Amino acid sequence: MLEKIKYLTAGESHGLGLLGIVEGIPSHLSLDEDYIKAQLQRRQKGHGRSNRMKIESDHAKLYCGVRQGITLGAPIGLIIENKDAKNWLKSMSVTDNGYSKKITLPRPGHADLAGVMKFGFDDIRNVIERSSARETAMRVAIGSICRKLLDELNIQVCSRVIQIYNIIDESQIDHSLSYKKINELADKSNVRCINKKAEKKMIEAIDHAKDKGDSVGGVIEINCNGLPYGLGSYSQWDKKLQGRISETILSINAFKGIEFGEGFRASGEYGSNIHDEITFNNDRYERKTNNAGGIEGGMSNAQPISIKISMKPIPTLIKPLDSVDINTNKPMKAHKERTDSCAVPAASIIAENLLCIVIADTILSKFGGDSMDQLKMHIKKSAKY
Ligand code: EPS
Repeated sequence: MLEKIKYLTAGESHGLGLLGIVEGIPSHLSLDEDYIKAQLQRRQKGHGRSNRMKIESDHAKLYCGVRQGITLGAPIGLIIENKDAKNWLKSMSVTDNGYSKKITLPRPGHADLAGVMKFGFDDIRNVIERSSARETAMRVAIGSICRKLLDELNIQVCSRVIQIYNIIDESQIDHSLSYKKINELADKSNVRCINKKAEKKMIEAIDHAKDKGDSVGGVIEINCNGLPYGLGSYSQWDKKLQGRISETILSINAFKGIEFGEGFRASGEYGSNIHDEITFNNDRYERKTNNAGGIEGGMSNAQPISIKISMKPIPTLIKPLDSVDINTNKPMKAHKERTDSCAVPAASIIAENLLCIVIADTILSKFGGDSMDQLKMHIKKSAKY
């Protein structure tokens, strides 16, 4: 649950476009379409993406809520047009034009079967369109507005891919590098993997899956630094920061698991080996390690927030799995259509920008302010970093 920021998206994958409204961004945040576009372009990249990404060049039009390059403290409206929509006018028409072709073969792993059962459809196209990860383009646009707010507070987010299929990059992130630099290094790689050896094997794994008509998933690491003490709270269950982050991150299509710091390794360790010992140097508390991933007791502890997220392989397969025709209940192979063989690199950009929404929300909850100046003043007065 978010407290200060509200947002909604609308739009189908092959409809005219995606709409977004975000409310709760303070006034006087400088914002332009190019800043948002940079994040949208990062989302479109990555080895293993489908030809759809060659059709689209996502651009979010700032429709309202911004004037002369600054936010007004009013709701911000955004529109991303789907360039592919022109190829789908007949099937996606809002008015009844007699189009009658239906998809009746649900893909295991996708929203198809549960979606038609839930909404009472006899055409899976009605489910595919809104459940598609296309919608994440708008969420990245909204997330990038929150990212801009965090930029101004020197809070940085970076991500990298650490696993695709069974290829694991075991190298640790170099904390002497700025997060901007880490993102630059990851962005240079087609799979957003910083380790060259692992990168090569990951690309081979994607190619191999694609050749077989298959798909692969992976694991992403995200880090966020520059945080104060006390985002989130221990005082009530729904205020705990790890819960708030998980809710948003696990809402990303195909994301199945999340780990904070060394959360899974910790379950097999003695407490004395895993908790981050406290020291006091240069007038501040420091930690010898960050196994907690920056969150203790449901609050940020001024260490970098560090999370790992697992993404399942995309369920649309060129070599489809067994399924059943929802018209006849006879066994058939699942529906197939254009698909990505791997979208893990793109998903890392989605996760980065969505994390920014949660962090911006908790910053606004803790410090408050209707304008950026007020927010900065409140942080300066009360934050003990
Ligand atoms: C996506 C657009 C979609 C898919 C992908 C994400 O394009 P299309 O359906 O036209 O090929 O490439 O969506 C899925 C992986 C999915 O399972 O729905 C995008 O813009 O990111």
